[in-house]
Amino acid sequence: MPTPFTITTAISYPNGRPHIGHAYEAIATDVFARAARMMGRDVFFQTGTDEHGLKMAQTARGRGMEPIALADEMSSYFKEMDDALDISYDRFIRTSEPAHHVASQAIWQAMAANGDLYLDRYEGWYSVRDEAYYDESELSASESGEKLSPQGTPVEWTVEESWFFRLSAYQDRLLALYRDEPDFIQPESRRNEILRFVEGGLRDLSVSRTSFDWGVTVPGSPDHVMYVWVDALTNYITGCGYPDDPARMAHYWAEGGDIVHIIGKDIVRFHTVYWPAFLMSANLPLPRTVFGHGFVLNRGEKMSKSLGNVADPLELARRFGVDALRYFLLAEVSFGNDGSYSAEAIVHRANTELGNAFGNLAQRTLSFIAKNLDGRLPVPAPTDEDEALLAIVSEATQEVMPHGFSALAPHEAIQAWLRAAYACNAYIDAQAPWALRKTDPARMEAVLATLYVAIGKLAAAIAPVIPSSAEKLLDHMGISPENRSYAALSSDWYAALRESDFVVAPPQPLFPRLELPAEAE
Ligand code: ME8
Repeated sequence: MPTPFTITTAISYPNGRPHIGHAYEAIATDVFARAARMMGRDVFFQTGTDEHGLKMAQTARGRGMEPIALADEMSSYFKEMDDALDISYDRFIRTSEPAHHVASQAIWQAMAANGDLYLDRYEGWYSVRDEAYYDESELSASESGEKLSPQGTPVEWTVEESWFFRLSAYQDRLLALYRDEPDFIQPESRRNEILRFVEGGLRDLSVSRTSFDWGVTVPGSPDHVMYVWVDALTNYITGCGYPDDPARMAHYWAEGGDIVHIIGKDIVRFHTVYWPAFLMSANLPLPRTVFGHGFVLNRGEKMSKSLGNVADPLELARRFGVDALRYFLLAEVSFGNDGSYSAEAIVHRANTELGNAFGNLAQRTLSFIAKNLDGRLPVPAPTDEDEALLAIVSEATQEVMPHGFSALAPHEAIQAWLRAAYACNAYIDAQAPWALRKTDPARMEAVLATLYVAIGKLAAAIAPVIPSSAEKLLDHMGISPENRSYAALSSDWYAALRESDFVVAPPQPLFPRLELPAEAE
C-alpha cells in the first residue's frame, strides 16, 4: 500500500485576480506533489479559494455585487491559472461549498465541547486587508499618523460581541509542539519568530463577528459568523473528509501522518499558532510541517496595484512558456527566502539552463542517433568514463528527488540536476562522438547509449518542475510511463527499451530560444 501524503497550498482570497505570488506557491506545491507521486506516494494535493470574511464582503459591496457572485467570478480565475500552469491538484476547494460549512461547524462544535469557546465583548484593532486582530503593541504609525499593522496595512478599532477561543490555554502545548517537532515550522527563521511570539504569551482569540453575515454561521448563534480564519484553516480537513468520511480522514489526516502545508511567510502565525491550537482543542491530528516560503518581488519591489507592477502569471506563461516560468521561479528563489523576477532573468535562465545545458544536449544526442544509426538504439559497452557519468547522474537523481524535492528544497534539487546536465555536456565534448563515427563506431555507440540513459534519467528527475517538456522528451525517447517513477530510474530500463523495436525520430526543439520582449530592452 502506498503511504499517504497530504499537501496543500494556502487558499487564496478571490477578491482580485491571481498574481505571480499565487502562481509561485501553486507551482512549488505542485512540484512537491508530483515528486511524491513519482516516489510512489498516495498523494492528496488540495488548493482553492478562501471566500468569506470582511475583505470579500467589502470588495463585493464596492463593486455592487453579492459576495458569492464576486467569489464565483474570481475563483474561476484561480482555477484557470492552476489549470494553465499544469498544477496537478486533486481537489480545488471553495470555502463557500456546503460541505465546507458542515466541516467548519463540526470543528466549532468540537472546540465548544472541549470548553474552549465563550461569549464576551471584543474591543481592539482589526485589519481587514490581513483579516487579522492585532495588539496595540504590534502597531506602528504611518507618516500621516494612521495606525498600521505589522504587515503595513490599515487597522480599525472594532467593538463587538464575539465568541472567543481560549488560545491562552494552549501556550504550553504549543511550545511543547515546537520543541518536540522541530520540523513543524520551517524554515528555521520562521520557527524562531513564532517561538518568540508564543513565549511572549497568548491572548484569547475573537472567533466570530456580528457586524456582517458573509461567512459560516456559528452553530447555535445565528447572529454570528465565524472569523474567516477559523473557517479558512478548516478547509484542509474538509478536503480530507471531515467530519462525514472518517475512513478518508484516517487515511489523509492521520495522527503522525505526512501532512504538509505550503504557505507564504505572512500567514505563518495563523498556521502554526491558531491552527494547531484549534486542532488540539477539537482532538484532531496535527500536520507534520508548515513551510512559510518567501515572497516573489517584481525587480525587488513589492507588487501593488498602485505601483502597477502586479504581474499576471498567465501573461508570463504565454510569453515565456509554462515550463520556463515554473523552472525559473523554483531555480531562482531559494525556497524560504524572498526572490525577484524580471523578464531578463526569466529569459536568461530559460535559455542558458533549459535551452543550452539540457535541451541542446538532448537535441544533439537524439539527432545524432536518428541520423547516424537510423534511429536504432545504440549498443552500450560501458567504460570507466561511461560508468562515471552514469554514477554522477544517479547521485544527482537522489539529490533531486529524496534530498531535494522531498526535503522541500527545490532550488537545491535543480542545482543538483543542472550540475549533472553540465557533466553530460563535458562528457559529450570530451568523447566527441562525431569524431568517433569514422574512427571507432562501436565506441561512438557506447557514448550515445550512455548519453541516452543519462538524458532519460535527468528528464524523469526534473519532470516535477517541467512536466510537459519532460513528458514530451520521454515520450520521444520511448521511455514508458512505468519507467518514469523514481524507483524505475535505478532499474535497467534501457535494456528493455533496446529489446523493443523502438526507433528514435529526429527531435523537435524542446525549449525554443526566448527573446526579450521589446519593452524590456
Ligand atoms: O493569505 N509572493 O490569501 P492570499 C509569494 N486566504 N507568495 C505570496 C505573495 C508573493 N508576492 N503574495 C501572497 C491568504 N502570497 C488567505 C490564506 S489559508 C487557510 C488562507 C501567498 O490570497 C500568501 O503568503 O492573500 C499565501 O500563502 C497565498 O499567497 C495566498 O494569499
